[in-house]
Amino acid sequence: MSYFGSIGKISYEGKGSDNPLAFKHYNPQEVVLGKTMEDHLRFAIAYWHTFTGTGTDPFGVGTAVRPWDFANPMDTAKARVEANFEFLEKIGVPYYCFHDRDVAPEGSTLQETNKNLDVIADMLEQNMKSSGKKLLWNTANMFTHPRWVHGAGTTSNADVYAYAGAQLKKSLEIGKRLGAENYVFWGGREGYETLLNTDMALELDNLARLFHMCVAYANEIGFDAQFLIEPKPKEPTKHQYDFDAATTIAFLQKYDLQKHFKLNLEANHATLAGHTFDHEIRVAAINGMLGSLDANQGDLLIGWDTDEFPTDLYATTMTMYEVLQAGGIGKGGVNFDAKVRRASFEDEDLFLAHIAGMDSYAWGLKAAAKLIESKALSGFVENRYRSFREGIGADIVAGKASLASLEQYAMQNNPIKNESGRQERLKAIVNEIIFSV
Ligand code: XLS
Ligand code: CA
Ligand code: CA
Repeated sequence: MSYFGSIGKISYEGKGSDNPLAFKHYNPQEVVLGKTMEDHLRFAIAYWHTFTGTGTDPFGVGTAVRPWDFANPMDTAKARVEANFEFLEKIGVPYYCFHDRDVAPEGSTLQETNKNLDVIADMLEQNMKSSGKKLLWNTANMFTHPRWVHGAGTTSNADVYAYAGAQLKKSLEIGKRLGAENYVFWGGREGYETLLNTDMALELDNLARLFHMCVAYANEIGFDAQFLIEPKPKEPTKHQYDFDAATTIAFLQKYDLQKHFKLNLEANHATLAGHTFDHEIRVAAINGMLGSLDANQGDLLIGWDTDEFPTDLYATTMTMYEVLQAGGIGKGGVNFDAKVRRASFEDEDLFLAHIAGMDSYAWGLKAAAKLIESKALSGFVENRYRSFREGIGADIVAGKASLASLEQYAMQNNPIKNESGRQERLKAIVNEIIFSV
């Protein structure tokens, strides 16, 4: 059965093409800085937005009626698997990502739910074998069902905590079975609304305990995926515990989990936290914690998690500049955690949106590579900090300075001379390079 019968394989036609169903910049086999675009970007499709999402918003029901929607939830789940692999093939994306509850519906008991999941996992496994498509990451949805009203790993109810453990155990087993290269933990409802009813210390300790159990179980079953925590500052709770990269790293360090986890960073979560995506990537990278990316963009005028497809070339350039400087995305990838707008409800929009996102990232990659080759920024930065390579600066960096030695130096170093940071010039250089791609 074909779900996208009218659409063929999307190919690269280059800059001059006006075919909406073709790539203008994403040319998978094109080599950039010694590696193909495909290997740099490791694109993934987010199952929940592309195959489970319907376009609901807080004010209205779904607008998209998909050809894989049937009356029986298991029939829909099976049809979605077929639609997923057809889509991956046609759009030319090597990976996908899913939550357990995106792919298979909840039953009336945990046993029944696990059975549904097993049926779908069988299908996913077969389709992966025949298509060569891979699982970038899977995760557990522990936020949609009403049982998670007070959280999962940070709930006030031990019975719910136990359920979370059981669900995670199954989810890790599914990840192992499908060869997931990463496993993501996003703190869905791990946060709080008011301190008046919250034991923050216990909640955080319990969350860390659950992560330790996951590490232990993955070891036990030989599941060697890279574990990732995905920060987000708010939504659904007012205060999400994994606020941003820095907060999450501090949490991991406090509970001695830092060697078992890296971060899955999302662009829209970065801006919700009052940061840029490149800031979050830099924080992760300098701490050895850069794991994977959820590619999307928010709308600064709206201010919530809109999960739009990334089209801002400045942002994709700065994102890829950080990724390249960090030495690449490693076992992670660029997952389109993005949904078509409610008004873009036709099936073709799914293709058009991914093409826009993939071309924007390809552009960003090419511009970032040019920035690196030109050394326009790195040369400036190197020069800006040159005072730390000689004299008193070299002593500071070598750990040889004391307050007394700094005083002795400062007393006879008068006046001090500073130099311009040249921000406007640097931004103009970035613009020139983005325009020249
Ligand atoms: C929600 C998150 C979520 C994670 C996976 O805002 O982005 O979709 O990526 O649970
Ligand atoms: Ca995400
Ligand atoms: Ca999001």
